[in-house]
Amino acid sequence: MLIRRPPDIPPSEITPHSVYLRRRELLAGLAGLAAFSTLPSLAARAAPTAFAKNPFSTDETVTRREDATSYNNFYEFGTDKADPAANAGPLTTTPWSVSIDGLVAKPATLTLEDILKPVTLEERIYRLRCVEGWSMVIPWVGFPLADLLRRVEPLGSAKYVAFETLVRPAEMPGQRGLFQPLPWPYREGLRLDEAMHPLAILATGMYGESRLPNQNGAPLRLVVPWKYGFKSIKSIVRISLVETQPPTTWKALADEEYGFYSNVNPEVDHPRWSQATERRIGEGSGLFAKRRPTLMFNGYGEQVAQLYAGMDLRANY
Ligand SMILES: Nc1nc2c(c(=O)[nH]1)N[C@H]1C(S)=C(S)[C@@H](COP(=O)(O)O)O[C@H]1N2
Ligand SMILES: [Mo]
Repeated sequence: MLIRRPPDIPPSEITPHSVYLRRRELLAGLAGLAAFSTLPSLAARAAPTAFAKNPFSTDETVTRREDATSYNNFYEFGTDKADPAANAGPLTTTPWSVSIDGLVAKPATLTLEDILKPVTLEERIYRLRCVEGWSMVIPWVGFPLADLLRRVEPLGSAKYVAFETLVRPAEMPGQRGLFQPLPWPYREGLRLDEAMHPLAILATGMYGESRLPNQNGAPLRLVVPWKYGFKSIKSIVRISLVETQPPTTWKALADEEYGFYSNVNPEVDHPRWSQATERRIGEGSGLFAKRRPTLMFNGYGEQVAQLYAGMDLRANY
């Protein structure tokens, strides 16, 4: 997604998948040898929990955890797909608090513990479609965003929800130095009715664990499965209810390429590539890479199409 890339920056978005997979196979081989030494770190992760099957979950094959935690976009930690896994480990996620402000009756700064106290964590196995043309199937652990928003009592004048990610250059190498790929903080936004939709969740964990790896947006990130992945903002520290459409990072950088809505839509191409098909991470590589058709609203049309009734989805990309 990077649009202005100085020559010294690794071309992460155009790294052929085959290169990534070859690296991965190599790593898998090494992992076999190193299996014994990785046991302590596995044990350190939060214990897997059983979750009731949610009707919104897909039963498609889940992407390997190793892929979902090593092939990431999180530009605060660098623009290469491997950078977040390499650099996000030291991020301090406790204590953590989220300020909720703007057009609400009960503005509050809530610690993560405050946020989690009244909610029931559940598993949601969702497709994730990145605007770059790849996809995964990820078993998130989280709760409906609507639960948190209702708690602060949005006013009638609130029409949009704006989100911001942490700014902490000391722990986020992508926020330091001469070239910074994005203006910080990373910002995203939803229309209030989109934010209240039961498919929109705040995730705190994945793969049966109640905590997220830092590279996936710990300790709290948005997941909006019918929109391109960049809408699913990570490591959230601020949520504001506002009256007008809030500025969002990728739209601000390249308005003609990334719209506010960014609903997954195979019929509306990105100006520089087709959105008709996608590469499911883990399904073949290089010449043998399979592409599968991209589904309208990423396959969630039955649930969300009515949010956009009467809207021109080409104009509102
Ligand atoms: N703060 C922040 N959130 C972000 C991003 C980012 O660079 N910074 N990248 C986005 C993009 S482009 C995608 S595809 C998803 C990737 O989520 P994953 O790494 O957990 O698969 O995170 C999104 N959220
Ligand atoms: Mo993305």
